[in-house]
Amino acid sequence: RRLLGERVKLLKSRLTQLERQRGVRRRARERRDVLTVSLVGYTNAGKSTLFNALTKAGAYAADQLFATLDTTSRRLFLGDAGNIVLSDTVGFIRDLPHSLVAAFHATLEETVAADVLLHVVDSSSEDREGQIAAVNAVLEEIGAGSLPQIQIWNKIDATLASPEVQRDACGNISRVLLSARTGEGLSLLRQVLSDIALAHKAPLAATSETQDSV
Ligand SMILES: Nc1nc2c(ncn2[C@@H]2O[C@H](COP(=O)(O)OP(=O)(O)OP(=O)(O)O)[C@@H](O)[C@H]2O)c(=O)[nH]1
Ligand SMILES: [Mg+2]
Repeated sequence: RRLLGERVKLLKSRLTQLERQRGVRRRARERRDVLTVSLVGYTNAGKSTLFNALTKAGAYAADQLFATLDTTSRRLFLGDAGNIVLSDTVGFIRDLPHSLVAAFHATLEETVAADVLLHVVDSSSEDREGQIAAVNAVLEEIGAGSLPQIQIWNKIDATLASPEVQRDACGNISRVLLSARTGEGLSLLRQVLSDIALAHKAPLAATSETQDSV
């Protein structure tokens, strides 16, 4: 029993250490004022495929539930807009077993720190609306419900829709229709991300100029 206690203590301190390292990394990123974007969405929506298509990285994508078990981040270069940090995350699902909720939430903590969420949707799924609602419910739970969110309607190759950027009544970008598999619409998303990154930089640039002149 004493040994078990030791082991628990060790694990706890390791966890604290990991939390601290994460915090340090996060703050380092924030200092550099790089736009951070997280891919979130129902399991099997195509997040990893999109992540790979955008970053040319080799994140594991497969037609199975929970192909991705942890968060991976990559730098994505967007020309004049510079670099942003893109993260792939574990898939969301409805009615997660209770024993898994804590681990799941811990993995998703990074997403809460993102500037923008790309909510990847399998637009060809019969349960599309149900999955969107389930993902948004989880986002609420982890405190990411009010982050700026753009829906990525993926898999348009399977629905015969055309690549498109859709805006809401206020003119804000609400949806991008694309196919991570065929690549159609990817350039639209890149453009959207560039615009957001430039807008994100603009006020910061203004601040540093003011400081320089003082
Ligand atoms: N037809 C079609 N299939 C796609 C597209 N994007 C992804 N897929 C397929 O959808 C399946 C799931 O893709 P993943 O990228 O692993 O999905 P994910 O959202 O990362 O899944 P989890 O990691 O389990 O949450 C794979 O079989 C992909 O090949 C697309 O644009 N069109
Ligand atoms: Mg994945």
